[in-house]
Amino acid sequence: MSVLDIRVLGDPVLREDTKPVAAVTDELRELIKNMFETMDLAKGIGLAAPQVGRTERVAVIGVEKDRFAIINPEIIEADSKHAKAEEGCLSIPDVYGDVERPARVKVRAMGLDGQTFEVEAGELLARCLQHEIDHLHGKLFVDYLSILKRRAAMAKWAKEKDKYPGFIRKLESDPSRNHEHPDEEL
Ligand code: K1U
Ligand code: ZN
Repeated sequence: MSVLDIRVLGDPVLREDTKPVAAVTDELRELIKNMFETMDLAKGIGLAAPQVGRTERVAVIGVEKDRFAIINPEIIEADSKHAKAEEGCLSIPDVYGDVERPARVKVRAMGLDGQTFEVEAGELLARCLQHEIDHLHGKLFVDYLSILKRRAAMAKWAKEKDKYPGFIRKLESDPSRNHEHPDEEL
């Protein structure tokens, strides 16, 4: 398994639409495994393929006990009732904003076994599913902010972005999991 670099705001891949996946291949399974590892290391609750520079329509979710991949996901029902809560994004580190979204959604997707499944969600899982599906269509949470709040978020990002040359966020690997050079651990 490998930890992947995360692309940050400014990388054009975050604004592209993704391509539907035709079949679950070994290569896609490997990408998904690596995305889970990257999400966990970054302490995220979700991660979408464009965030690791890929254009497949796939994301991973890790909200409490709910941990699954969504391939070609679609929102098939959205509650007319909306809820507002703060969001962050692994591709816009240290920038946060309140986003209003449907409180509950039903999502249809393909799973790792190639079978179609549906998930009905509220609260954080519903928010996370919507945030990740947005990523798969080039949309970011800052796009929902009012002009003033978006301006403030962009001003904060202007101060942060130089930490990520080439729009790449490198995560620190957990050294206790590096067995390539065991002598260096002595
Ligand atoms: O896609 C991403 O950038 C991951 C992002 C997803 C997300 C955050 C907040 C609301 C909805 C979806 C994150 O995981 S950022 C980390 C984070 O904000 C968070 C972590 C643990 C619990 C709650 C939020
Ligand atoms: Zn995000």
